[in-house]
Order: sequence, then structure tokens, then C-alpha cells
Amino acid sequence: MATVEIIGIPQSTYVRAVRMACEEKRIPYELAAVFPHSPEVRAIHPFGKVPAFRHGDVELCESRAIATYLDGVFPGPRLIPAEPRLAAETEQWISLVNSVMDRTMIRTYLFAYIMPKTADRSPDRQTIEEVLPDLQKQIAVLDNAVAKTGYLAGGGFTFADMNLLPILAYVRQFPEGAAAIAGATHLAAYYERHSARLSFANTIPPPPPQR
Ligand SMILES: N[C@@H](CCC(=O)N[C@@H](CS)C(=O)NCC(=O)O)C(=O)O
Repeated sequence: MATVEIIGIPQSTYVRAVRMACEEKRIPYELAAVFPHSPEVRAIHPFGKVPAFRHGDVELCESRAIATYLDGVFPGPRLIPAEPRLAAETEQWISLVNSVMDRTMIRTYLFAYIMPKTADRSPDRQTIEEVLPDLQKQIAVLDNAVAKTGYLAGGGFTFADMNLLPILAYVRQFPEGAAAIAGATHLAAYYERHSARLSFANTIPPPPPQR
């Protein structure tokens, strides 16, 4: 069978989610660690975002679409459950995380530390202070979401969890994020439990890239 290729830097949370999906389904894959907007990525993603994906003559972009393909083509545990309610709950949490929480936690909070726009490149304290109320509110929402079963959707590990865990891994590396997660007891337990999974351990990213 053709090789599965995941194209994009391993520091990307979306790349890591797709790698975790392959690991969970035991799909061998090759990682091409290239930056967004590089020619290899632009050839597949119209806006140059990572991950891009290739499997034989199938080229795809967008992590959620890639997960659908992996579920359809490869055996192993389902990333998005077939049962309608669980499928919808999985979609719901992927959508909420990608449309709201990614912006707060990664594009704003994390980037204020690792890619600050300050003149001396020190952490952007103003942005960090401004985003904190949203960050804390969203952590509380997630805490509530995992309180009952220990998963975002139903009682099993789905692509919704694979999509969230790489984000939490970054948030907890910085003091305000670490404090927010530590104070959210269900979410803290969720992170501790699922970060022990092989799919998570095998995809730990290297330090942020220097461009
Ligand atoms: N909706 C996309 C989002 C992908 C995305 O935003 N990737 C980031 C890296 S984490 C990226 O390529 N950013 C570069 C840019 O937006 O120009 C997906 O689910 O794959």
C-alpha cells in the first residue's frame, strides 16, 4: 500500500493531532517537517496551512478531513465514531476547539510568549493579561466537558481529544496556563491520563522552530 505522508512541522498542534490519529490506528507514516507556506504545502493546501497529507494519489488538507479519510480507509479504532450522537459530539468539540479555543490558547496566548511582537522579543505581557479572562473561561468550559466521562465525546478517545491535547500541552508550559489547568481538576486529570498514551508520547514536538 502507498505510504501515508504528513506534511508540516511537528510543532503544529494540527500536525500533531493527525500524527496522533495515525498512531492510534497504527498507521505507519512519514513526516515531512516543512513550514507552512512552503511549496510542498502550497501544492496541497490553498492557503498554505499545515498539515497537508498525501496517500498515493490522494492529496488532502485540513486535519478534520484527513481524519475522515483515515477512518474510511484504514482499520483500527475509529477517530470519529459512527454512532450519530457520538459523531456529532465529536464534531462539536473539534469545531469549538478550532474556531474558538485555538485562537485564544495558541494564536494569542502561546504566540505572545514564543512569537511576541514586542521590540525586544520579550513576552507580550499586555496581550497575555488581555487574553487571560478568555483563557480561564475556556479552560472552565473544557473542565466541565470532561467531568462526566473523562473524554470530550461519549466514553471513548476520539479525534476531538487528539485535537485538544496538543493545545493543552502548550498552554500548561506557561505560568498562567499551567495555573488555569491545575485549578481545573477534571481537566488536569484528563491531561495526566491521556498524556500517558503512546500516541501522545510518540508525537512530542521539538522546541518551537526558529525561522
Ligand atoms: N483548519 C486547519 C488549521 C491548520 C492551521 O492553522 N495550521 C497552522 C499551524 S498550527 C498553520 O499552518 N498556520 C500558518 C498560517 O495560518 O498561515 C486544520 O484543521 O488543519
